[in-house]
Amino acid sequence: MSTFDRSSTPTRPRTFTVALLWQPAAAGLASALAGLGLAELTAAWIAPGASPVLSVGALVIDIVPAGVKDLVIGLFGTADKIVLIVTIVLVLLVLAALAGILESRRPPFGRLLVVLIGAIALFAALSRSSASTLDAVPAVVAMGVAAIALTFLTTRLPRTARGPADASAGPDAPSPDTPGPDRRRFLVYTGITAGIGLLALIGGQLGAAATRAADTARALFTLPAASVRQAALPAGASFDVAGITPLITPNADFYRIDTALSVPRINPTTWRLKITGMVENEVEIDFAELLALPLEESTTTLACVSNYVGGDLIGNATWLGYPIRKLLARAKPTRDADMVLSTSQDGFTAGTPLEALTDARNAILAVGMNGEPLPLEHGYPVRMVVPGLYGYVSATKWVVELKLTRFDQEQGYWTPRGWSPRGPVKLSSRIDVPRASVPAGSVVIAGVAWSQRVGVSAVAVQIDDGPWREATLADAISIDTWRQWAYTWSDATAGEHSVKVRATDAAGLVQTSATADVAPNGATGLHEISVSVSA
Ligand SMILES: Nc1nc2c(c(=O)[nH]1)N[C@H]1C(S)=C(S)[C@@H](COP(=O)(O)O)O[C@H]1N2
Ligand SMILES: [Mo]
Repeated sequence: MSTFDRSSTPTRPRTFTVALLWQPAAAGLASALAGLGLAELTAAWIAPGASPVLSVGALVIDIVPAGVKDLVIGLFGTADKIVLIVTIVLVLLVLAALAGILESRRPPFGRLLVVLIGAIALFAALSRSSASTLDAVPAVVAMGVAAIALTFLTTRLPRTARGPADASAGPDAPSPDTPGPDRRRFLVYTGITAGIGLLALIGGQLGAAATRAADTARALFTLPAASVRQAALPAGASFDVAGITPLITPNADFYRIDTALSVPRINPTTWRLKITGMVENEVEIDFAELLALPLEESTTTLACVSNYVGGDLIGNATWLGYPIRKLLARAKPTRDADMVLSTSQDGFTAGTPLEALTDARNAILAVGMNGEPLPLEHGYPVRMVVPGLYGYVSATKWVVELKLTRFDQEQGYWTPRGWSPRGPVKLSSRIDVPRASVPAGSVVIAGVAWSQRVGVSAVAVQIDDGPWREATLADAISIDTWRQWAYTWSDATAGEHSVKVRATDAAGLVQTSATADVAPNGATGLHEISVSVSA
């Protein structure tokens, strides 16, 4: 008589039979599938790059000794990555089955095993160099879903398939494979859990494929040449001062502000921009059509309304794009329109005065930033850049629609949230050096100042309570970009000193010392730093 010969077993077998094990194992597998599926789905949509399987794979690649790596590559060649992924999934499935069995016999050890596996995935996701906090989400989802599903399923195991701890299974208990209401219910729940996991996995793969397609399209895309080039930056526009803010902000250092939980990934082959609302002709343009138009380069400073005095939510880039006024001219706005409500693919909106998009300034639909396609997080494939207006009322990234409307009819995203409907950038200036303590003697103080649409005409600095002294201005690129300034403090004495800066614009307006908060329409006040001068 074998242990598996159920018909001749008079009482409940003491040893584990396969029949006794497969149901808890199935509960473990289904739970793992649900956890993994929902985690991959989450990763695909909100944290591409934090796929638990792929990040564990990357971790394995990082920690495996070179010899093993060479062996695997030698054995499997270019299929090494697939082999790795399949191995990870198989190991996961074995551990999942084990977790099911453990949980059915020694709760909560099954759940603990699930948490341990989740912790490894979490560590893997967060140990990538480019990891953000969002990348923790998929692993946490996996852990939570799998642990809950495992508890749910193992507590619904047919009595016969529970561990020996379950004393209620007496000698008269039916065999584990006996069809009964208990068993049927368990199988249905397990099937549903596994099914959810499979559907989520498929959804995640579709999402990941869409992301890959968009990334491939971006990688293959080369910026067309500009028809109108930005004039070479004047040689005198940059001071040779150590630590001064560079005149052009590199893309990697450019501040990023948006409401997007994850960066929209738009496939440029399907991108379209619609001009709608109060127009004589609705206009629609796709990416290829936009790129075929004569594109113009212009250097424009972009500032965030949330930039406090002295803050760094401001950058200066050379953008490549098409003038919005020319597209609006095709659409022919009606006489009563006074606002363009631009909409991002992810639903963000900005209300821009129509005038700012039709006058002579370089308000553009940008596709390039400092010679590269727009970085994903700066609005790829197309964003707006409008000189003189804070980003929240003008600089819509991932833009897909321009609707001609009126300020008394519609509001941009931030307006009902306590920010002004209109947001012209305020005159301001910032001290960038010195940053640390300096030796006594001659100290260079330098920074940037901006007054878009008007231009900066003077900058002065004040040391302690001394007189305001004129700084030297670098050449301006245009009225729409910031301007470097520098002042040589020739007799810095040991001790703590305060240094303030104040700009004057070309219309004679002197930067106010009255402080205003960033809300509702931009901070004012003077940037002041303290400098410790050593003897
Ligand atoms: N789609 C979208 N575009 C947006 C925003 C946003 O939240 N979503 N934020 C705006 C704000 S407040 C600013 S300051 C600028 C910042 O642009 P950057 O991230 O490229 O520096 O983008 C603007 N465009
Ligand atoms: Mo902003």
